[in-house]
Amino acid sequence: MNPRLLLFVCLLSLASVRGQVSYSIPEEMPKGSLVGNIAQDLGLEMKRLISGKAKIYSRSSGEYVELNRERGVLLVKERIDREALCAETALCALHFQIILENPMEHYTVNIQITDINDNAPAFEKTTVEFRISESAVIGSKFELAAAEDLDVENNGIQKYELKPANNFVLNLNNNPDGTKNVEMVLQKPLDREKQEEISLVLTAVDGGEPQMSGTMMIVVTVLDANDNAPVFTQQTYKATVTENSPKGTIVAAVTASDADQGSNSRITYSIKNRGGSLRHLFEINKENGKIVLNENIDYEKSKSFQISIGATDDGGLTDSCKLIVDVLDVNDNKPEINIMSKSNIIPEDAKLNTVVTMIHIEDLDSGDNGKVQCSINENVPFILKSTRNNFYSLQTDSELDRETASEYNITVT
Ligand SMILES: [Ca+2]
Ligand SMILES: [Ca+2]
Ligand SMILES: [Ca+2]
Ligand SMILES: [Ca+2]
Repeated sequence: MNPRLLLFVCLLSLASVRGQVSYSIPEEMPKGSLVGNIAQDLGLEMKRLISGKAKIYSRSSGEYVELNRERGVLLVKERIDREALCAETALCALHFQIILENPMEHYTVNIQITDINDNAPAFEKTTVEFRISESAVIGSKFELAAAEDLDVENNGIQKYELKPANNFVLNLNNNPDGTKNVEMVLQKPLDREKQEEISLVLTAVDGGEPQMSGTMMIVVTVLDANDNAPVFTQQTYKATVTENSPKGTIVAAVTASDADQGSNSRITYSIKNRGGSLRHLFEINKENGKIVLNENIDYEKSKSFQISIGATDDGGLTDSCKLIVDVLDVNDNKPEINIMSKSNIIPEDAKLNTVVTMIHIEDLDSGDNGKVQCSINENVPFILKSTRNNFYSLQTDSELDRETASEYNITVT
């Protein structure tokens, strides 16, 4: 210890302690503000203050307050910031002595500095971001940074609010050191397909007068989960294709949509019919759902096809639909003449309407394309008679005379 200081302390302890006085003032009073009428409160006359060269002695906190001997008062000398002086200690005070000489006297002065609400609660960051899957379970917790308020007691933070409170609620836990753990808890499932980004505001409020608050933005980006299956725009599609259409002809296109994002909505199309000729006849573009002909279609073999088509997303969710393809006929078959029975030789005295040949005509096409007309060359003593279902009979139409004509060549058209 400094020898001079040691001497002074010894002198102080020898001097008579005449009394003490306490004041209480709020922090942040303007310079020159009155702290207290020290002369009156200590019962000292003004001239004694002057003759005794009254002064403040403080080992630490003397600079904040000054003694005005002429007026006998203590005045604020320097700005008193309670937060700088005492930080978190609720009880904050300045202690010093008033010393007089001839004879030596000293008085103890305590000035309690009360807190004013001059600090708003503040968050370290103005915005925090979370990336949370829409599949997060109810009750999932997300820690938020607490705010800080430099003031004490009522002027400190009293409560937190989180808005809006649709998906998340606030949960506060007291730590042993008096601080709070602030977290938001998922209370309603997230749905990226409804809301991809959620903005919330966390507000910390103190209990001062006037009340002050601080806010922090919370931005939640909802990450996609594969919670939607593909859906075809129609359950049944219809298409027509004319037979003999060239290979590669687009027959139809099916479309499915998926409400998810990225690969969770990437759709692959496929034909699901198992085995059979259908798998060879049609091919589907797995990316765009276009169905093309892979081989020639013959109406005479199949008039309609029912194709079962599936859509699958990358996550394995599926939907299916039907495509009915009707085949349109084209006139691609010639009538075919079949001779059922024939007599190459007939007697010249054969009766009228004697059947010489039975024929059946077949056309594989349908409708008008399959209708047949049948005729024979003229100037022969024969007639073609229609019976039913494309059956015809060639019969004699007039008397025959071998001596005039022994042979006839008949063309059926
Ligand atoms: Ca304060
Ligand atoms: Ca405050
Ligand atoms: Ca999906
Ligand atoms: Ca989704």
